Amino acid sequence: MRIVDARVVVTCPDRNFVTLKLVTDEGVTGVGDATLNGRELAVASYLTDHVVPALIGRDPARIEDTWQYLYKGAYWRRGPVTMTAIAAVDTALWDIKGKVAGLPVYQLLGGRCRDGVTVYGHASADTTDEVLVDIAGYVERGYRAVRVQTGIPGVAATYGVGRRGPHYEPADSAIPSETVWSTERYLAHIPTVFSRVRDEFGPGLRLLHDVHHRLTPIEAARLGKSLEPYALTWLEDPVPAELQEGYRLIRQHTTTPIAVGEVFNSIWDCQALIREQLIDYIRTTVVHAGGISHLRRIFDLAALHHVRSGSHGATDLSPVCLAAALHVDISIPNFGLQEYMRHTEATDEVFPHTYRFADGYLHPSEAPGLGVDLDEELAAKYPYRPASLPVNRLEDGTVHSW
Ligand code: CS2
Ligand code: MG
Repeated sequence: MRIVDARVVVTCPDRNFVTLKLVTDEGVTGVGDATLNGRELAVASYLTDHVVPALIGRDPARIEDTWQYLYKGAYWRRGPVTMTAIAAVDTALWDIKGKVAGLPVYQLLGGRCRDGVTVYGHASADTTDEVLVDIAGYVERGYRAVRVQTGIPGVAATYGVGRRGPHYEPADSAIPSETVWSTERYLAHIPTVFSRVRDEFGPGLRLLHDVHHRLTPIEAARLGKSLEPYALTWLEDPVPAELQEGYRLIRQHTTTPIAVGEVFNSIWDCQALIREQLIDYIRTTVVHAGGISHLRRIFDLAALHHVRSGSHGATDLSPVCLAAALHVDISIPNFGLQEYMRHTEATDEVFPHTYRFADGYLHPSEAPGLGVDLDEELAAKYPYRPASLPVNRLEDGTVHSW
């Protein structure tokens, strides 16, 4: 079997997505997500200009060899654009292999390790009173884990707090919008939110919180400590992780579990964090960490060091990524949680899929391959719209992490 066509499709059904579709001489197709929020066209060009010409004529069965060819062969290793492009190829090849074998991809990865994939939803609101209502809605719909974000009194807009109903979208304008941040107000307010949430919902509901890289290690240590009474499942991205050693300091001070990794793109970004057991959950995902093949490598390393998976799953990761993530989640021994933000109806129509949500779990597709496709005709009706993530500043105007 040979690859005879490779199409890079950019579409915007409520938000931008980049998808790679591979076609073989026997008519089998495979899809891979290549979406990098706010930098979509960079990946599309990397694929179209540099990867696609080298794929034509290759044997689609050689997944690992193709991965090594694209990673080592490029000379320029790692980086979000490169690794997202490699991920798309890898994911599409797993899709083809599953279809050829007549098996869902999770069977090729070793079969089920559990009955369903536990997901967490996103509750967010300006005030604590409102967020309690939002959380109750998730509990009613069967969710067993909820991430909680609120506005901060005295801070005009907080990244991570949705303002457009159930379909949160942080990439809001072509040129980045700007928000203002106060660490002091944030650190004082968030423990009061979780105190009320825990009182209201009791010990059974798993609670999570995302800091979006906005603290220093000692500030994060203080936050972790002040949240200990409310028994969070994880505190996410407390500090930026370019300096992996920063996490040692947090670890010395708090038993609040730590999750990090949605911006990581290779095992090299997290190997020290994992080996030294400085984190509890690794949030790398299929689309930004080199595809199913490389993600498995990261999760295998994590399994040796008591670290569980907690893959990123915001709506800027397409249904193709989510479908692939579920095959990984169901088949690894050290699964922790899967993030799940529902896509909009328009997105779901462009990417028909057969994974399903029931009772707090997502269930991967039983169809051969990934169980997701791209409707190219419909996709063509939604042209690309430039959209960027916001820039965050401190009150004095200094550019800060989100
Ligand atoms: C967030 C995302 O889902 C998360 O945990 O951090 O909103 C993230 O900021 C976006 O996916 C960025 O594209
Ligand atoms: Mg996050």
